[in-house]
Amino acid sequence: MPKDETVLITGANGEIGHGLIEHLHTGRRARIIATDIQPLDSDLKPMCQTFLQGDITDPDLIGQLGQSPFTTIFHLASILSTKGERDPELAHHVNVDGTLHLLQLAAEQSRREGRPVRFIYPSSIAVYGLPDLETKARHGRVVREGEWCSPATMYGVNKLTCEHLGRYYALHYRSLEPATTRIDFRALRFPGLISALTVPTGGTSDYGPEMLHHAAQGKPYACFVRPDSQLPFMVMPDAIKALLLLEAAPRENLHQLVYNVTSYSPTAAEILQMILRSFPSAQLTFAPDERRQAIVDSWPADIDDSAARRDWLWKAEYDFRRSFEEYLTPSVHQRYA
Ligand code: AKB
Repeated sequence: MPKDETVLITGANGEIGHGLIEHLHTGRRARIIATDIQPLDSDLKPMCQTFLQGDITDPDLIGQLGQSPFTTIFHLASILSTKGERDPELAHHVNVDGTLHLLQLAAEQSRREGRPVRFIYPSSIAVYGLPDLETKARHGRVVREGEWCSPATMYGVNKLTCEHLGRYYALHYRSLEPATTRIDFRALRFPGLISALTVPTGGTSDYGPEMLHHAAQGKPYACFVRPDSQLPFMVMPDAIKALLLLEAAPRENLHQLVYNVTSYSPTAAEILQMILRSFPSAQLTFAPDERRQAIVDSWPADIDDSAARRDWLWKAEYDFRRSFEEYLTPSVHQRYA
């Protein structure tokens, strides 16, 4: 990204926002306009040119954001799957109406500035919905982008809807009028994410990071899924890498608008064993919660990210062992020292 470009980051104070802002500030020196419903952490403030606290469903906030011209939007703000099941209408409002506002903002910016606006959208494995454990065991290991898209959560429905909205705005928006807007929409479907610096809230893959952060603080933790539960995961540095690689990919190399990305697929028992290697006295147990278990059971055990590897040379840096030995364990040790 040339230095004179400006990026808008929504959900800036969240897990991905932290890593992304640090990278864009130090690595690329991009001008950053950030927004979040929460106040921005003090360490991130000096890295952002502008921070606006507010709700992305609020038209006033969208109006204020629209005053600065930007070239890329990373739309990270979202209500995650467990919180979304507790208040499905709120999840729809924030996740879908909020995204629609931002797509309209991107279209307006593109029309006004006479150039395309890149719209980078983190979707999720939650868009998949396998009907039962037998099907998951038989088909859940190599799920491609077009398969099993029948989500069982409001969050998954919202993510799938927004992928379609992005495709619509990129390819068909105001198709009856002369073309004046160009939205370069690019989405990736993340697996569960694990960061050494932040703990997610309201998700269902949260048992992975929660086990680690409790162990590192010497606090007991009862994992809310069965030991054999298996999901794809990725550490935060790889998630940031994926977002930036997708953003930088030449448009002509992209043969689809939505891509799976993943790193490794441990069971909950394997995560626990890996944590015990670094924190042998960790008090980790299993106490499955039927409803959250059902969500995890509906998500694939693994996903096929060969399209991302082919089109934009995606490759995770961290496998399961390296994630813990070189990133998670040393960083959480330092964090809670
Ligand atoms: C969640 O658990 O809701 C998220 C996700 C898998 O997108 N972490």
